[in-house]
Amino acid sequence: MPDMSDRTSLWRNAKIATLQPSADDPWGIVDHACVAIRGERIEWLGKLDVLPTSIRSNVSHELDLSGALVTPALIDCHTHLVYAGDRAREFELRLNGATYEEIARAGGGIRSTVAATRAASDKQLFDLALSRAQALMSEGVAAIEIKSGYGLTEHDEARSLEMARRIGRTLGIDVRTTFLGAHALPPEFTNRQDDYVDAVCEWLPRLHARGLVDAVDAFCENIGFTAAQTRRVFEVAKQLGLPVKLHAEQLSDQGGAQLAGEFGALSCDHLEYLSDEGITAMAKAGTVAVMLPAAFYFLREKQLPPIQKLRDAGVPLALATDHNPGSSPTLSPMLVMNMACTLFRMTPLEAWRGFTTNAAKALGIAEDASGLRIGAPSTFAVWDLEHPRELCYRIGGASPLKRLVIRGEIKMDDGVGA
Ligand code: DI6
Ligand code: FE
Repeated sequence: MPDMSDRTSLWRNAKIATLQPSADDPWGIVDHACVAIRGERIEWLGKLDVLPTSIRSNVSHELDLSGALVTPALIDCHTHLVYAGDRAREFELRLNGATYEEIARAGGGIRSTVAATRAASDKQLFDLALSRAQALMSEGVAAIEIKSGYGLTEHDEARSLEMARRIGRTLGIDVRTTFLGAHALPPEFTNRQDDYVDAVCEWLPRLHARGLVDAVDAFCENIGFTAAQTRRVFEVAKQLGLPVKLHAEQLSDQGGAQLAGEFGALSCDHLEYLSDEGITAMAKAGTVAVMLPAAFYFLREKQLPPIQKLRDAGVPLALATDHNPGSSPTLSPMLVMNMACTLFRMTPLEAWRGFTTNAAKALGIAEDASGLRIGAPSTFAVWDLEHPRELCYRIGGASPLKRLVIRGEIKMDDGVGA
């Protein structure tokens, strides 16, 4: 018996969009193309008529894609997928006049989700997070960052991070975990914010020792933690050699981006109130700006993030769902792409780069994790679309995904888990 894992499978009749500019097309589109997969790698891709015979002769099976569009798979680089309950009641309260900050200060908001999360059984919590991850996959997502931050005890934070890891193993997708202990002040620490930060700083090395933490984040905000408190958490991360990210300048300018830049942060996320000094610090540190237009939309923010200034400074723009129950309950990258274009005036190509290469950068994972090129992992999405810009143009709705392939394995087939 020949070793089949060493044979090539050939996906023919594809329209490939590499998202890498070619001489005549910024999207890098190649018609009448094929992708040759061998093991977990892309062995070759390009026009079928120039497929090298050495590869052709090793093909063990072929698939006809009937002209379907092949793109890199998406990466959702900012989510809070592990939580129980919802905040529809709070949504209604806001529509009757309360503000997000007022609800948070009255003990609702993040703290109500913390209570529901702590009360949920392992099975309930896991099943909820699993179905959310599957919803993201049905729109082409192959890698997800998952933050803790709704447990806020050492035990409950560990539980959330363990579930995030389990989701990755169960679905065969790449999950990057982020410890967000400094998300909100839990009720048992009322009026003892610095004591809580001490506790977070004690948990982090133990959680890391258990292999649960890939990065560290904080909510640096007037309803969250100060820059000085965030710095304390970042110092511990630095000692452990863990990269940091930051929820920065979402509702006010706290100088979070400067702090994050000082620590060489992978990303600063939200950034509606980002200052010129913050932009300079991010550019200098090579920090990615993660745009979260669904949270901007859902909270009816008025102040736009300084997109043009970020572009001018050469700061890479990533894009993510920020899925969470309080400020961004969407599970649709497609909708988020549309919002990025419509609300933030990002171009469709920027939206795609935001969900692929720049999202990889924001997670500190190899850029080829989201690349369609020879030698890259055979991870990609197949769409019932003529052109990738259509994904940005449609305002969400039925997913046009036909297949999701992760390291050579078909994970979604016609929108259904394979
Ligand atoms: N910023 C956000 O938008 C979310 N967390 C954060 O730090 C909101 C989380 C929530 O309201 O539950
Ligand atoms: Fe967030």
